[in-house]
Amino acid sequence: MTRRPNASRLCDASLGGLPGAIARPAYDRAAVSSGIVHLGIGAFHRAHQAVVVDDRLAAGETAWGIVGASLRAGDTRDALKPQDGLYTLGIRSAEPTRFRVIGAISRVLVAPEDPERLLARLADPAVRIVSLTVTEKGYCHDPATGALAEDHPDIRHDLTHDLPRSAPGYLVEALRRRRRAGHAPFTVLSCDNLPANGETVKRVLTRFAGLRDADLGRWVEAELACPSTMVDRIVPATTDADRVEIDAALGVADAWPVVAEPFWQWVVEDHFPTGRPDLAASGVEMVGDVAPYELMKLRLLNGAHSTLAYLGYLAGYETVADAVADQGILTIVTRLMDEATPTLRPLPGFDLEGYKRNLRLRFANPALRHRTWQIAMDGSQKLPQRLVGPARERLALGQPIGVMALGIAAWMRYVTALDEKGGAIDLRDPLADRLKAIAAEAGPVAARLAPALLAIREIFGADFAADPRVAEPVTRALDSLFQVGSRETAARVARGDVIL
Ligand code: CS2
Repeated sequence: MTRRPNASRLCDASLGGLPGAIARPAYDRAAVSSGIVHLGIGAFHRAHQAVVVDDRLAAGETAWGIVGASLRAGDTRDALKPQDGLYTLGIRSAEPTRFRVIGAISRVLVAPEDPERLLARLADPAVRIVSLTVTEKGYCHDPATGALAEDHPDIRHDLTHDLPRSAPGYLVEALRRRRRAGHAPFTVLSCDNLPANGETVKRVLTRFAGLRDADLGRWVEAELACPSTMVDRIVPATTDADRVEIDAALGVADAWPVVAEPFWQWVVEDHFPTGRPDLAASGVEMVGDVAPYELMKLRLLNGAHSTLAYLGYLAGYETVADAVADQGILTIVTRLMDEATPTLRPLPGFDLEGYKRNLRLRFANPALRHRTWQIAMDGSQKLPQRLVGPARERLALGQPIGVMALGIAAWMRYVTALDEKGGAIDLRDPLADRLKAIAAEAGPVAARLAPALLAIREIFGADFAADPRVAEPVTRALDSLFQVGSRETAARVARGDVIL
């Protein structure tokens, strides 16, 4: 297709005219073919995996271009299409922002508009990897057990219709087509913050395929590779102010840039029967077992993030950097990491204290503006692996939970959907209606609200709520949050005035 060069928009034709300081694809994009389909083409993927792939394309591995897919809205496609898939990554720190234009994504498909087009692409044998960032809830699993949520409305739909809606529905229908055509399956690469994300997606897909057809289920179980991964980079939602800054730096408009911190880490279990790009050459750690990395990341970074998000939002802090500037909250975060430590399995010789220190520095990055509200989203899907799992393991080791109880209580206070001044909180969660109903019924009374929320089995499992070593500190922390607010509670717990 020939298109008139658009002098005022980032696109292939305007690349050559960008200021010299802007890094850009130094390879022939027209010579790239698509070996990867990525489901969930949000900011995180574009600031993480796509950057690594961009490096591999530049190194001459031209069979691994990315076709992005959105399972919901068309906004990313609408923005990237006039830009030939190009967008800018702005790297933010205390130094001046650095900019790099990424060329790894050739096009974006919008699944609900044309499900067949995405299925045809997924079934194409040239596609050898399907990666995913569909968020925790996109796997349609029960977060407490990791099993397929068979009563999920999208799963029920996808089991009875040819054209799917859910990520498992698309993947299994495409695998069915590949099998029928005699093609090998693609490798499924989950890049979401789920425990054992490869095993989880494999379990979900095997079960879903088996419900469609027992033979297909057996084939998926035997043939499908789903390596686990640990992904890490803090990528706040892009704001209008980011766009203004990036347009000015580029001299042309980029409607869909992403911003991120300098740090990134990607640890991948090396199991790709049908091939992969040389990820290690671009700094990806290829390992036999991701679990030690994943536990540290989910329990130290994400566990602290969620605690900070709830305490910080309630205390009136808009961003993570603002929240960790509060000494009380920073102390809570430090103690939370220490509380999680006995549940980790770091590799011998690993500098765990250095890792924790670096996390606190990353949280304090003044240039990121990562909103506490953004991280607070979907808590019902995040709490099990971030706070409940490690809390349960501490109890099994005979160790009490203190700041983990405060983190859980801060989530409880947040899901009442009323802030400390009585204003409405825009609560985003698949269980939002249920959470609000429970909170309204219990009222702002810790002794009623804590047990009512602890009874949600999908989040806390069956046995957790009954343990007095959970119920007591959680109720005490929640009571303090209701009585004196988040800032003062954090300060009192940090000083030792409130013992949880
Ligand atoms: C955050 C993560 O929004 C959240 O829940 O905790 O997105 C976090 O920023 C990333 O996992 C960092 O790698």
